[in-house]
Amino acid sequence: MDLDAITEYSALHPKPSGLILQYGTAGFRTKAEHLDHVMFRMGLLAVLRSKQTKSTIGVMVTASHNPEEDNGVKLVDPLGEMLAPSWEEHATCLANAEEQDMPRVLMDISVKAAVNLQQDAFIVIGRDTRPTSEKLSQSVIDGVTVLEGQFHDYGLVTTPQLHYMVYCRNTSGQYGEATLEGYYQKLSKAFMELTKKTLCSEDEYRSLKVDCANGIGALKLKEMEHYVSQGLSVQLFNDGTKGKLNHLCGADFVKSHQKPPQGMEMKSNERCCSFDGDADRIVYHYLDVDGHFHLIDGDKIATLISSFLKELLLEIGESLNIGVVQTAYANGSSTRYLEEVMKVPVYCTKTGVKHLHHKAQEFDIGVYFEANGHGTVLFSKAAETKIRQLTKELEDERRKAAAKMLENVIDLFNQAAGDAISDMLVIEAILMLKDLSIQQWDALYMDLPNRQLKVKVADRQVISTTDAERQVVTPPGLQEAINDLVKKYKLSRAFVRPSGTEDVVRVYAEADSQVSWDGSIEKICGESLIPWVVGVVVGEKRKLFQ
Ligand code: 16G
Ligand code: MG
Repeated sequence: MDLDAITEYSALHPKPSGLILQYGTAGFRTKAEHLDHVMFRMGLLAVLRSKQTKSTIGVMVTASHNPEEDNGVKLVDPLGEMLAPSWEEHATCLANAEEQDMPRVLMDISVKAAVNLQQDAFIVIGRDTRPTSEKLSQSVIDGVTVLEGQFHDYGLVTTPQLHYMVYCRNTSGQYGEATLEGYYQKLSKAFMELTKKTLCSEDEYRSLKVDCANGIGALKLKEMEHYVSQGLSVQLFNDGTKGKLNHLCGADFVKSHQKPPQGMEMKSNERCCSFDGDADRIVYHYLDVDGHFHLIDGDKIATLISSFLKELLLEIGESLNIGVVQTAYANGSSTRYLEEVMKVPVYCTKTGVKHLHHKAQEFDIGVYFEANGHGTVLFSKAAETKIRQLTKELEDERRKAAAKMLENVIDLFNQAAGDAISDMLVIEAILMLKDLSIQQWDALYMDLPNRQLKVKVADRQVISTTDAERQVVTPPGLQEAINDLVKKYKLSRAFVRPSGTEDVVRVYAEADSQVSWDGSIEKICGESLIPWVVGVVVGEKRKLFQ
């Protein structure tokens, strides 16, 4: 390691003194002007990680659904997964080291992680469409080159496309070809095969309106459009030509405001969906004949997909196990529907894709979705091999056709990360195959009315939780108070957790609509829970729970 060169180059990417950032659930994320040194250092760290794992590592420059002024960076591990937790700590240490200490901290990491510095390193880099992303990704490249790592810059790609590239490169192309062309070919082939015998041929099913959040999803969908145009016609809105990234549009806006995105013409009963700024999240929505807005979130997406998969397995006659993984934000109605009607086991993990992804790997088929639209389906290697084998061996035509469908579903899902484009194609295929309208899909179950609020606090760590964030441990008394409250309302549930991405505490509550829903939820959140949390976190010893 040439420490002089590192010191010299680092001076070109100086750290604002005293700035402390943390590698959180979504990597580093903050105002773009504070990130130049972080990018350079993540270039350095990616090289160490690549040497240690003897694999290609990804670096994605994006701040997803955050405002345009923000930016961020995430490292992608060898199988397209999120960075391992011990390396998240290394990332935090390296990003926060003061200028003069940085080379030493870098050396310490390489010693602690037993990195063989002689090993070659290869890094792939991608970025979203933010005005600051190009320059910041250049700083990543500076970090990679000063440590003599090799790299390939994919330029503008969605986050899941970069995860896909990493996965392809580390499986010697077995997963697919590590190019955008390879990605489009793989997905479109699976989609066209899957939908070639659809029940319905009407135009209504073939056209979909997509709100692209004025982000990278628009560029990539435009590139992909002609590959699938025979099966699906997409009409793009908020494609970045006019509006601001994520402003009043995109999956995060639609989900958190439960409102249609601006800039999209929606006629009643038309099927619409929204991506987030880096296209790793998707939610569907429509306006009914009375002009009411209906949101179809990650929970309902998971339900549609798992019922389809279960039917295919029944048809094939194979007993592969399916598990659905959710977080505490999953609407209680979805969990009940999955467990009681569909008889599928449901598991709850902490918020953040890495936790769900990890849990989903325990099943033959692991379906995971956060309510906010992050998610995918993972197939174990054994299940995949079995299914591919069945497509060749089965003689019964119906069973064989079902196995082939399942094979195409495997290819259509992005196994490395939740992917709005891939999820959208799976959903569209299922709706066509099952001849389901968006209203019929929506009617699978009724969401329990819910409220999600955030409380700005000085120190969010005052609240700590357990049981996949569903129970509060500290401060003492809060969980008991929540228990007392929810007892009063039918099917009610509430929890409080510190955010992993902002200095806020999040409060969630849901309850049965029959109990005059505005009254009950507002009471739980507005009158009792929020003031209590605020009271605790600002240090006031107010107990508003009497
Ligand atoms: C990040 C996570 C997302 C999670 C959200 C929660 C990834 C790629 N993204 O955006 O999954 O829902 O954080 O934010 O893991 P919070 O902790 O502020 O509620
Ligand atoms: Mg995102």
